[in-house]
Parts: sequence; C-alpha cells; structure tokens
Amino acid sequence: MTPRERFLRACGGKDVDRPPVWLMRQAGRYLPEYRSVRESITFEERVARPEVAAELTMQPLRRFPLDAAILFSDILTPLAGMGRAARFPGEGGPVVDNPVRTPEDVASLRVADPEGDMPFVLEAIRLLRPQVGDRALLGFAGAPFTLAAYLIEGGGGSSKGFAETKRFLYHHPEAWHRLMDVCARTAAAHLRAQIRAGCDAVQLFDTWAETLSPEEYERHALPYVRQVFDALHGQGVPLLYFARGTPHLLPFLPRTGAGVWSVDWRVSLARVRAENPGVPLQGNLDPTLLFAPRETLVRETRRMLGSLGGEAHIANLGHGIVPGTPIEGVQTFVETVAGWKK
Ligand code: 1CP
Repeated sequence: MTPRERFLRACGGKDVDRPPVWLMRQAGRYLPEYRSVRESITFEERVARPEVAAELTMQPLRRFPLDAAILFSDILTPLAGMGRAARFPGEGGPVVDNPVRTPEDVASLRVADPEGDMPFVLEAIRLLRPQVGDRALLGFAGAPFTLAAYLIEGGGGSSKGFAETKRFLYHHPEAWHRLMDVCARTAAAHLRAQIRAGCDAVQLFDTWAETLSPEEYERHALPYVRQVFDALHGQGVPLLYFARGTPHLLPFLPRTGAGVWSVDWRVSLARVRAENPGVPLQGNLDPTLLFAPRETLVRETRRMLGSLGGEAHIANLGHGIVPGTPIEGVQTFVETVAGWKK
C-alpha cells in the first residue's frame, strides 16, 4: 500500500494497514531549512514563487515518513483577488490594510479567479505532483467565516473578541449574506482549481468559528461551509473540514457536507466516533505534546491511535504545529504512527 493509497483509503473509511499521518502546518518555522529560506525571501514571495512554494512543501517530507504533503500557501492568498490583499509582516499575524466595514465595502469585493489571480498556486501544484511521488498532496482554503473575519477585522481579531465581525453581522444581515457568499464562491473556486491542478484531497480551515455560539454558527456560518462543499461533491476527492476549538459545534458537523472531520484535541475522538459511527476522523494529538518527554509523547500518541483502533482514522495533531516545536517531537510522533500495528 502506498502512502497515497493509505491516505485516500482512510479518508474513504476503507481498511488500511495503519492510519496515515500528516501534520497541520507541517511546513514552517520549526524547521531550520524553512528558517533559512525565510531570511532571504518574504512570505508573499514564498507563496507567489511556485518553485519556492514547492520546495517548502517538500521540506518536511524529506525528514519524516509522512503519508501526505500540504501545499505551502496561506488561507489569505485569495484575498488579493477579492480586492483586499493581506500583508504578512512577520510577528503578530497577517494584516488587511483596508478592512471591510460597510455594506458598500462588501459591494466592492469580487470572487477571486484562481487562474487569473493566483496562477502561482496552481503552478506550484503542477510542480509538486511528480515530486510528492506516491504520497498524497492536499490543497486547502479558508472557510467563509474565517475569511470574512480576516476581511472585517483586518488583523488581530482574536484578541478583540471579533467585535467588528460580530458588529457587522448584527447590523448588516443582508450584506453579511453577500459577504459570506463571495467568500464561499472564492473558496469553492480555489479548491476546485487546486483539485484540477493535481491535489488528491482538500481541507477547509475554519480557525475562527470558535468565536460563534451554536445559534450564530448555525445561522451565519454553517450554510456557507455547506455551500463550499456542495460545489465540490462531484470532484471525487475527499473533503476535510477543520474548525479549531469547537466542541460546542460538533452537533453541526453532519450538516457541513464534509467527508472527513478533523477534530480538535480538546474533544475525545472515541466519543465523536461513538456518536457518529462510520465517519472518517482526523486528529487529534495536542500540538504541545510534541514538547513532552519522548515516553509521554509515545504513550499519548499510542493512546490516541488505540482510541479509534485504526479504523477510518487519519493521524494528525488537533491543530497546527506551534512555532518552536522540537524537531525530535515531530519525528517521534510520525515514527510512532508509522510503526503502529492495528
Ligand atoms: O514564516 C512565517 O513567519 C510565516 C508563518 C506562516 C506560514 C508558515 C503563515 C502566516 N502562513 C503559513 C503557511 C500556512 N498557513 C499553511 C501551509 C503550510 C503548512 O500547513 O504546512 C497553511 C495550511 C496555513 C493556514 C492558515 N493561515 C490558517 C489556518 C490554519 C490554522 O493555523 O488555524 C490561518 C488562520 C492562517 C493565517 C495566518 N497566516 C500566517 C499566520 C501567522 C497566520 C495567523 C495565525 C493566527 O493568527 O493564529
């Protein structure tokens, strides 16, 4: 069984020798070879130069026996095509200089065109296809609510409780709907183009959905997640959905239209499985366990694997790798999964 077959079979709930493994944010700041590229090339260029994006995608695959690669890019890459480019100043997270604050601002947004606005993403995927070989290649996009939160807040929204985003949706329900529709159509077009360029699966990241109550999520975010996945169901690839910090939103997952649920570490995989038999699950080791002593990390990784018995499970973290994570921790985690027997 090749790594790609293992990944695709697990996403389809089929029998595998052991769960496939990859890590959210597996390319990046914890790798010295990434940091050396970072010294000479800005983040925007790392994304916009296909040969650099492909190289950064490959870096973790050279070190660890991973079953899948995730394209090096960012959920905010499509914002430029929508009319609001994001900047990545380094520390402190991305910034949108001219945030969306009025219904008129929403009217000025466009649906990003993958071929016209971000051809470099598709070119990076074409370069990567032969390089990943028999491993799976994942594409991704930001979910509509998370994209909208960046567009409205302009940066640093989490520290302010997403007050601007909430203010907008309470005051302008009509414009909110139009904003979410533009975000959903952008994400769907972006994911469809990534699949056409050669991705084996796609993941929708809904990082900031955690700020919504169940009622708000159901009314103001869920329909647009569904819109994205409905637009992709004919594509014949696994559709993964990850919403960090959302134990309170688990009851809505069946209605997202996602085929694989990527689960946060604060939730019991066994419980989600018991309540939703047969749904393939991804996750969910606490990312900070990669800082733990080796014996603790091995024990907790095996406990996580054992909780699903290797059935319909893609081993991963419960969120992205934290900057400063020791490489040995990543190595131990990936090797523990790779050596695990059902
Ligand atoms: O070198 C640097 O300092 C740049 C850091 C960095 C990297 C490596 C940013 C800025 N983006 C990325 C790449 C990236 N972003 C990838 C591909 C690499 C990989 O996964 O291996 C992916 C999938 C993302 C997705 C992403 N970007 C998310 C969703 C996932 C998540 O972590 O919840 C979000 C919210 C972003 C926005 C973003 N981009 C960068 C930063 C520092 C942030 C903010 C994150 C935050 O506010 O917590």
